[in-house]
Amino acid sequence: MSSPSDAKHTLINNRCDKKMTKTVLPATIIFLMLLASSCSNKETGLKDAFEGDFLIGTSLDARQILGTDKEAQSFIVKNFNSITAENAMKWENIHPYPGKYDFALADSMVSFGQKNGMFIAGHTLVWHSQTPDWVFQDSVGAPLTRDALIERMKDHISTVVGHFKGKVKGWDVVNEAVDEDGSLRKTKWLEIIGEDYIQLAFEFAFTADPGAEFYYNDYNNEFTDKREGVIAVINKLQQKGVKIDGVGIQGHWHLDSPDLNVIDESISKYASLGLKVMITEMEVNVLPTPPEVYGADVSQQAKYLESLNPYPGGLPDSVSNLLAQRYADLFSILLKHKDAVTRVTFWGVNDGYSWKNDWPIKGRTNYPLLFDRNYKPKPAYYAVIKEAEKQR
Ligand code: 9MR
Repeated sequence: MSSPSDAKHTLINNRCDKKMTKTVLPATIIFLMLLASSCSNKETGLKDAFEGDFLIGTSLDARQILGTDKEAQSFIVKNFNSITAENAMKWENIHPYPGKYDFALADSMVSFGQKNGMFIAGHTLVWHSQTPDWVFQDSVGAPLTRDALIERMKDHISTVVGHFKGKVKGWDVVNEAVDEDGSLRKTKWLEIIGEDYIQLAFEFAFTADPGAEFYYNDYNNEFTDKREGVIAVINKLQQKGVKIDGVGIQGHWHLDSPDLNVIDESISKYASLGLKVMITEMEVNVLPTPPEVYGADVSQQAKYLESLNPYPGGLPDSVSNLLAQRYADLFSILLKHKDAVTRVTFWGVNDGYSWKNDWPIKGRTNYPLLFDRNYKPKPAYYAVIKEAEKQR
C-alpha cells in the first residue's frame, strides 16, 4: 500500500543531491557530473524544501488541469508533489445526474499527477454541499427512504473510488459533517440515514479500494468545541473497527486567527488517536472578515463594501510582511509535528486562483497564498522556506 510517507521516501530516494559531489573520490566525478546533468531538468521548488518532512500539495482547477493556463503545469510540477481537485471530483461534477458519471476532468488530473509521480488526494465523497438535490429524492421528487439513500451513496462511492482504484491514494470520505458546537451538522445525509451514514461511507470506500487511505475532513476543527465533535466521530469509527487513516484540518486561516496554540494542541490531539494529520486546504486571508462569515461555509455570503476590499491595487509591504510572519509561525508548528503531519495542501496555486477573492464577499482582491498572480514567490514563500531550512 502506498501512503504519503511512502511517497515521501520515494521523493527522497529520487533526489539529485548536489552536495554529494563534495565528498566523493575524483574517479567518480565524471559519473557524478553526468548524473547531475541528467537531473538538471528537475527544477527544485517549494516541495523540495520540505522533502522528508511532509508532502506539499495544491488544489487544481480546470484551467490548470487542462493546461489552458500555459504557465501552470510546469510551475505545479516544480513546486508541489501532491494534488487535489478543487471541484472536479465533487458529486455535482463527477455524478451530475442519476446513473450518469463524468470522469473526464478528474481523469485528466489523475493522469497529470501520475505522470509526475504525485500523491493524488480525492476530494470528496460525501458532503452536504455541491451535491445535487436529486440525490436525496426519488423519481417523483419525494424524499428517499433510508435504504434507498444508503444504496445511492454506496453506488456513488463504489463507482468513484473503484474508478480511481490504485491511483487516488487517499480520500476525504466525509467532509464537514460536524457543526461549530460539535454536534453533527443537520444535513440530508443525517436526516434521512441517521448518524451511521458516516460509518457506512467509510465502509463503502474501504470495500471499493482497500489499499487507499481514508480521511475525515473539516474546517474550524482545530477549535475546541468542533474538535471534540470530530474526535467523537473518529472514536466511534475506531471503536467499530472502521478503517480511518487521517484527519484533514482544512486550514482556511487568517492573519490573526486561529491562535497558534490551538493548532498546536489540535494536531497533538488528533495524532494521539493514531491518525495522520493533514492540512488540506491551506491559505491565510488578509482581508477584513465579517464575524458572521468566519469559517468556510460556502452557502454564506456578506455584502460588498469598499472598506472590506482595502488592497485592490496591490498588497502593502506592511501587510505582506505580516503574512510572511504568519506563514512562518504556522509552518514552525507544522514542522514541529512533522511526524504526524503527512501533507500540507494549499487551496489554490497562486493568489489569482484563490476562492477567497470571492468568498465570503464577491469581487474582492485577496492575497492568501505564497505566490502572486504572476506566479512570483512572495515574501511569505521565502519565510516558509526559511522555516524549513532552520531545522536542517
Ligand atoms: O474552492 C472551492 C470553490 O471553487 C467552490 O466554488 C466551492 C463550492 O463549494 O468549494 C470550494 O472548496 C471548498 C472545499 O471543497 C471544501 N472546504 C471549503 C472549500 C472552500 O469553500
